[in-house]
Amino acid sequence: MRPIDLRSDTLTTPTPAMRRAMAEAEVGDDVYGEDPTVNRLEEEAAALLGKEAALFVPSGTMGNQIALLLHTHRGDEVWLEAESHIYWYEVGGLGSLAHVQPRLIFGRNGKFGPQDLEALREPPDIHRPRPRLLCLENTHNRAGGVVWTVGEVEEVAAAARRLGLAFHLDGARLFNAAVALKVKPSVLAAPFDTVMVSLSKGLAAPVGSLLLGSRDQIGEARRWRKLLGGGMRQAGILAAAGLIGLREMVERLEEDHLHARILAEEMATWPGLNVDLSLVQTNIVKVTVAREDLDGPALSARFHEAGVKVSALGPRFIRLVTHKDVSRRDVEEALRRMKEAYRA
Ligand code: TLP
Repeated sequence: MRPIDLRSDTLTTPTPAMRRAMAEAEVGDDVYGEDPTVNRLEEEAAALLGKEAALFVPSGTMGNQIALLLHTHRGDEVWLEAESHIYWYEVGGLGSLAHVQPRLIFGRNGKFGPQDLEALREPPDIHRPRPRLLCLENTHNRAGGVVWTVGEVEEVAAAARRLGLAFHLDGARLFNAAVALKVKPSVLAAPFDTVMVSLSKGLAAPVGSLLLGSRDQIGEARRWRKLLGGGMRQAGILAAAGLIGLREMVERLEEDHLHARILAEEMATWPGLNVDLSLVQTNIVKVTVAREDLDGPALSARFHEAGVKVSALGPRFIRLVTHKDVSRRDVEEALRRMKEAYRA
């Protein structure tokens, strides 16, 4: 039985067109700035997201970490939502790499408003770290793929400006947000100083993310990338797949969103599981296990045995992520297998 893998959209494999483009990619040494395919990817991404410049980085984690390094000095304060990826899943880089101190915003389903920022404002005081940077995540991963709308982002951006904070977007799944809202990604990216987007999730490239911002910031980011060991030489082989991701794989995300909806609507009817359907807005389904006799890891293990892989992201919560390697038929088969295992 072939397992159906719903753990993450990072599991997507490159398309045949990507593999062909990778084999044929024109390459050079990107540390010298001489890889034509990387340069093309960076130019196209900058145009698509409405920023002056872009930098191809090996991972979303590196893109976010470089943003922290760009905007802050050691000892500064970074404001970010309590469930955000930068806080939860970047191996403590806030402290160990950027030497900054997080100030957590306890959001509602990953989101917050200007009033939450105003509540954190303090008068200048020699005892306190300097607040420098605000980060926001769109879509929000741990909240279950929740989308920030353009208006919500703009309101928070205005508050950040009032507070003198730089503004960074963890847009690992920004294209999912854009497709769900039917807006251009550049509109969602506009209020931010820097933006990270991933090519290796729903867009199916094997490796890579982009950090975008002003020409000066990206010039500086290039130095940080080199320091972190992310200068990749003939990286055009990878960028070739990323270009196809940007050009051909964005619109189809709609299909993943539909599949998430199908999973969510069915699982919401299973007694003992809670799925807030209003939060199922993109390709992630967050399921809360509300049974005494079963927790998230145990349920995930049971599904796994039945041939469906999901992630347990906490004692009471599992996550299912749809992506291009999961077809409509796979979704139906996954539901069949999980239902049987759940009832047992
Ligand atoms: N998320 C991964 C894991 O790290 C949890 C996943 O499976 O969802 N920002 C956001 C919002 C992300 O979801 C991720 C990856 C990243 C940044 C980091 O990207 P990579 O994995 O390329 O370092």
